[in-house]
Amino acid sequence: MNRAAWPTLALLLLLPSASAAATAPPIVLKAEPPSWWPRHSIDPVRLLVRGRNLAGAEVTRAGAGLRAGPVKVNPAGTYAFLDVTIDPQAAPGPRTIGIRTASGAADVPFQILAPLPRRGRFQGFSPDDAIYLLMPDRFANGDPSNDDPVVSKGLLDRTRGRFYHGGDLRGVIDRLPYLKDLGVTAIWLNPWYDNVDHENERETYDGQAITDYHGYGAVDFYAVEEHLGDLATLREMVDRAHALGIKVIQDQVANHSGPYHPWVTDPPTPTWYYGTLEKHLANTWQTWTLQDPYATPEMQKATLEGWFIDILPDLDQDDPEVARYEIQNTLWWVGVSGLDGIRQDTLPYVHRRFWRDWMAAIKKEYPDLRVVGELFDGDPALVSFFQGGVSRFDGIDSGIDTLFDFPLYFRIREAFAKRGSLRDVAMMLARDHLYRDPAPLVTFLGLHDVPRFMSEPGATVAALKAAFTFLATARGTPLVYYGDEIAMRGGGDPDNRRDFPGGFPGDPRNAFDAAGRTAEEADVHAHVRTLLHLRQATPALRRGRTVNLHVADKVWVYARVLDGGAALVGLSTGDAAVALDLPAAPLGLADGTRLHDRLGSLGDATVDGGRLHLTLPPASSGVFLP
Ligand SMILES: [Ca+2]
Ligand SMILES: [Ca+2]
Ligand SMILES: [Ca+2]
Repeated sequence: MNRAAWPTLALLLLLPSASAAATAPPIVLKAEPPSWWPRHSIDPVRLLVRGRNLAGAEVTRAGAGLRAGPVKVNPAGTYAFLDVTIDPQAAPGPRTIGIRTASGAADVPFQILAPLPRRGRFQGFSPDDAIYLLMPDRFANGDPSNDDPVVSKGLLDRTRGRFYHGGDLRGVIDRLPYLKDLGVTAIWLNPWYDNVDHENERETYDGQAITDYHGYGAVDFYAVEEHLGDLATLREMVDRAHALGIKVIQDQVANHSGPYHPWVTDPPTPTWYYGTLEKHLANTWQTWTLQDPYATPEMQKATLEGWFIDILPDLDQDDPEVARYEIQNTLWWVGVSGLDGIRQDTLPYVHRRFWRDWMAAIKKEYPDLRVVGELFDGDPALVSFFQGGVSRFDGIDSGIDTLFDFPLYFRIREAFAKRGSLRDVAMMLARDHLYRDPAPLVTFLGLHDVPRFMSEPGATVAALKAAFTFLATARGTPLVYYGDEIAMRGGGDPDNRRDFPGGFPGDPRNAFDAAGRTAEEADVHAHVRTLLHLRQATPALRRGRTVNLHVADKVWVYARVLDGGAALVGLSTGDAAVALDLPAAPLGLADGTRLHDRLGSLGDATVDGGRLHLTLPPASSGVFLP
C-alpha cells in the first residue's frame, strides 16, 4: 500500500461510522436534577441531560403535570438543556419525558417530589449552636458492606493516609447520641458528593497516586459517594440528627469539579470551565487583589479563574448555564434532605457576583438557611470583605451570611498552643468593627486543613483545655474538629485526619465510650462536654456583649453580658498564680456577689468595695456564674 492512498482510505473508513452516528438513535445517560418540586421558587427547572446522539432532539411528551422544552443541544450532541415546568397541583411521582430525533426516541427519567415539611428543617445555624466537623471516611464505620464497593474496588487501605478507611454515613448515624451527649447541636461533614471510582493519578505525592476519600473531587454533583452510603441513608441521617436536636451542614464546592468529572473531556458548553484540560491558568492565590479597589480584572484573573493546585477544573460561573446548574444543585440537596446549612469551599476563588445570585436564590426558597464561607486567610480586612449584608466598592453585596474566623484561629494557636500572647487574641477581636456582623463568625481551634492543636510544638493538655474554654465562651459560633475533644494528635494533611479510635471494626479501644478513653482523653472530653453544655444553658455565653476587664500576655479576664446578667471568664496561660483586683462596675455586680467556677476547679470570684476579686492558678481557666 503506497502512502498516497492513505488519506482516501482513511476518509472511506470514517464515512460509515460518521453516518452511523448521524442516524443512531439518541441515548440518555443521566438527567440533572433528577427530581424537583411543584410551587418552587425556581420554575421552570432546567434539566441537563447527558447522553449521545442528542442533536435535533425535541420533546414528544412530558407526563402528567409537566411541560418540557424547548431543548438546546451542544454541538457534540452529548448534552441537552431542557426546561421543565411543574404544574402547582402536580401529584408527586415518577414521570417520563420523551424526546425524539430524526433517528429515534429516548426517555428522560424525572420525578416530581412532595416538598418536605418545613418545620424542624432548613433551620440555619447561629451562635446558639456548637458545630462538630467530621470527615465521614475517618469518623466511624457503621456499614462494612460499603468499605470496598464493587464499582470502586481497591481504594480501601487503613494503613495509607490518602486511601479510604471505611467510615460512612451509617457510622455518623450510630454516633449521633455521642455527639448529642457532648453538647453538639450541628454537624458539618466534609463533602458527600460522589468522587472518582479509581485512584486519582492527577494528584500524586512522592510519586504515589491518591484517592479522593476527602470528598473534594466530585465526579457527580447529584450522587452520594458509594463508600459513604446513598441518598436514603443521607436522608435518614438528617432526620435522625434533627430528632436529637442536631442540625446538618453540607459541604459544597462551587468553584471546581474533580479532575475526572465527565465534563472535563466533554463539556456541556464551550465555556463550562475557565479554560480546558490542555490550556488553563493555575490559581495564583492572590486573594488580596479581590478586595483591592485598584486592581484590574487582569490582576485578579488567575485567582478567580485558575485551576486549583493546577489540577481541579475551574467552573465558569459567568456561563449562565453553569450558574443555573450550581444554584439548582444547591437547592436540590437542601430540598431532598431537609438540611440546615451550607459550608461553601474555596469561597474567594469565585466571582462575587455569583455568590450574590446564589445566596439570593437560597434565601428566596429557604430564608432561614445559613451559609458559612471558607476564606483561608489571617487578615480580617480580607475576610470581612466577603461577609454579606453590605455593598462593597465593587457594588456587590456577596450575601454570604458568615465566614470561618481564620484570623482568630491563627492567634489562638499562637497564644494557647505555642504559649504566645493572649493579648494578641484580644487584639484580633478588637478588629471586629471590620465585620458587618462578627457575632456569627465560625470560630475553631482546628479543622481538616491544618495540623492538630496537640501536634503544635509545645502544646499541652492544659493549653488545649484553656483554648476550648475560650472557644466556648467567646463571641462566634464555635466549631469542634472531630477528635480534638479527646486531644487527638496529627500533623499536616492527611495526618490530621486520623481515624477516631473505636469508630472502626477491630479498633483496640473505643473512645466514643467513657470506659474506652485514656485518662488524658477523659480529662479533655469532660472539659469540652462541660463547656458546651454550659454554653447551651447560659444565654450570655452565646449572645452576650463582650466586656474586657483585664488583658495581659498570659492572663485574660472578660465577661459576656446579657440582660443585666454576666458570665465571667478567666484565662491563664502563665506559670504563676495571679490574684486579680478588677472593677466590678462594668458588669453591674453588687457588693457581696459571689460567682462560682462552673468548670469546677477554681475558687469563687467575689465583689466588695466595687472591686472584683479572683485568683487564677497557673495554666487554668474558669467560667464564673452566680
Ligand atoms: Ca463502611
Ligand atoms: Ca465514587
Ligand atoms: Ca474559580
